[in-house]
Amino acid sequence: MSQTRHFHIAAIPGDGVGGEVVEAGRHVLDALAAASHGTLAFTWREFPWGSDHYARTGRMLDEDGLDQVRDFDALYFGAVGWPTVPDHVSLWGLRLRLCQGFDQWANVRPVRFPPGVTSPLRRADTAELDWVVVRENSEGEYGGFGGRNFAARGRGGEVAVQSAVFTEVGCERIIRFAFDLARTRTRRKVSSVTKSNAQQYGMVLWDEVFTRVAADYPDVATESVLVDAMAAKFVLRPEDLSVVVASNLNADILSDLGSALAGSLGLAASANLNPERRYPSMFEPVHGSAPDIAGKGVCNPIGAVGSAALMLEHFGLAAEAERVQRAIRTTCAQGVLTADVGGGATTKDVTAALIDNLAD
Ligand code: GGG
Repeated sequence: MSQTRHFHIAAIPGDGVGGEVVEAGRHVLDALAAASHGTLAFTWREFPWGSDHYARTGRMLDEDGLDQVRDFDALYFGAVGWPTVPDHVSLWGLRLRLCQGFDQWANVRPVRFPPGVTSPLRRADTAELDWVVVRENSEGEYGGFGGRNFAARGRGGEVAVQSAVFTEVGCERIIRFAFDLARTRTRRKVSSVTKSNAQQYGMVLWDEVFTRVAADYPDVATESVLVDAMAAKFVLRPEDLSVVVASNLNADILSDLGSALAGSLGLAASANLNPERRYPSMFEPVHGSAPDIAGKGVCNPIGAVGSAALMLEHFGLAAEAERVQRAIRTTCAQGVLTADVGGGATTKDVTAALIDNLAD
């Protein structure tokens, strides 16, 4: 028998539907391991961080939380956000703390159109559409700098400043990442997105770095598009896209648009990567905690399971990752769909079908 490849994963379900979708992803990976004839094993440890933890301890994440998960091979995350905690407190206290604490500066968000799911794009060729949004994940509009003059609060004259931070190093590394990714794809093209006509400092620096880096990749086609025009292009000319690289906020918005065009936010997977592998990377569905359906057993597990497939790729398990991606396509084509994509299946129904379809 060949040697067992063993991976230790920190599961962080977080809030709301996070627990349900992380459970689904764990079942799928455990089924993959069970069918591997001993060549693959996953060990999980769950961390109970999130808004309930905040209610108990005053913290979304333990003070030494980063140290607790630092030595895992990867983090598998659910979702963050719950009505009892202000959204900026929960986001900064957990997801951003992990992403920024572990310098997961590249957030990869593929936009895929599974068969059997109706896309709001009224066109016959959605099966051929396939692009990926690369989100700068460490600075930009999420740099965390700004302030409010609270002294003026309640008098109608308060002023708040929210700064965006663009460093040459930060721009260059994410742009190079996008070009390197484009070289692995059939269509070698990078679309850079800014709003540099209006935001004349940081985003002009981004544009300049993009032009400089592009010169090192003469085999890759390029375009620079303003974010409003790119939003329109997602809807009107998506066949023109391959790798779309954008700042933290712009890419967050565009990737939600992309997954909605594919049929639902519930389908979208993502990887928060520390490409140097100094720290663990984190894999999570793009969707949030969905308080309206949390606990009902009806949320879509496909975004989380697709994120588990990205984790397998990160581990160097390309064949296993493709097996999970194929199971997702087959399950959708069979019409085993949750309500967000027009079906009547539960989270457990979809998970069971995904596991059955791993065998194909
Ligand atoms: N699983 C992703 C998640 O929980 N997202 C919640 C959220 O509000 N994210 C904001 C962001 O990604 O910037």
